[in-house]
Amino acid sequence: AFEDAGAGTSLAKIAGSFEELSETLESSLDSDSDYDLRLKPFCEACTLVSVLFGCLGIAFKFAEMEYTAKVRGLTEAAGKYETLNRILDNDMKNDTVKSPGSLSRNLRRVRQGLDLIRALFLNFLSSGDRSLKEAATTAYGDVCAPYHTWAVRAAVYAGMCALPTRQQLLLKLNETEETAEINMKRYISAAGPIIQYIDNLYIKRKINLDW
Ligand code: 1PZ
Repeated sequence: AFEDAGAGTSLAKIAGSFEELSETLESSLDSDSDYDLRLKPFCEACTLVSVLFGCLGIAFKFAEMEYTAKVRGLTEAAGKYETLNRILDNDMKNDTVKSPGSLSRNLRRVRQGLDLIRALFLNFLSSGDRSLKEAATTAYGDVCAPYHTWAVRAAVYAGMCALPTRQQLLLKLNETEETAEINMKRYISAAGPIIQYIDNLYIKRKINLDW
């Protein structure tokens, strides 16, 4: 039925998955300000995000491999580290929080990916950036570019030209303007507290976030 449009789509599943995560955060806030987010459900939500890459075309194959490799690293560690806090604890102990390939560094990168999508959705729904290319270019410039090397930045900006149009993206996602707005807003609201929570894991350990 028309009313169901956008209900069982990838975007709806991603939104639902992050809503579940942020609900566990919220329900804990009154009782326990130092909530221990579990790694496994977090990784499951992050894995769902990967389907978006399928809509972006071959130019973002590298971004997909980068993102999925880092999520996979975290997923494989979930047997050993029950929660996100344990990952930070371990890398603090070994002085490897910022070391290339460390779990704390991968978590920081995955968090930047989640924030990039959030910024992209915000731009996509704002009246200003109507095209996907504009929305993605602005989001990338704000969220990820400051932390990427110039070579990566150049490759990403070049790849933006190969992004699908707004209409093509909606079609691939099986969404209409209306259902995409609903589902993107759901993700925007739910991912915000998760991103903030991850930042706090570093901040409370006196690790700056300029990397
Ligand atoms: C519809 C969505 C359109 C959004 C398009 C934006 C695409 C951005 C592409 C980002 C490319 C990242 C390339 C590789 C970067 C690496 O240098 C870093 C640093 O890794 P490290 O040195 O720590 O090992 N890797 C990352 O930052 C991890 C990957 C982040 C990319 C996340 C994108 C997720 C969002 C895509 C939406 C489908």
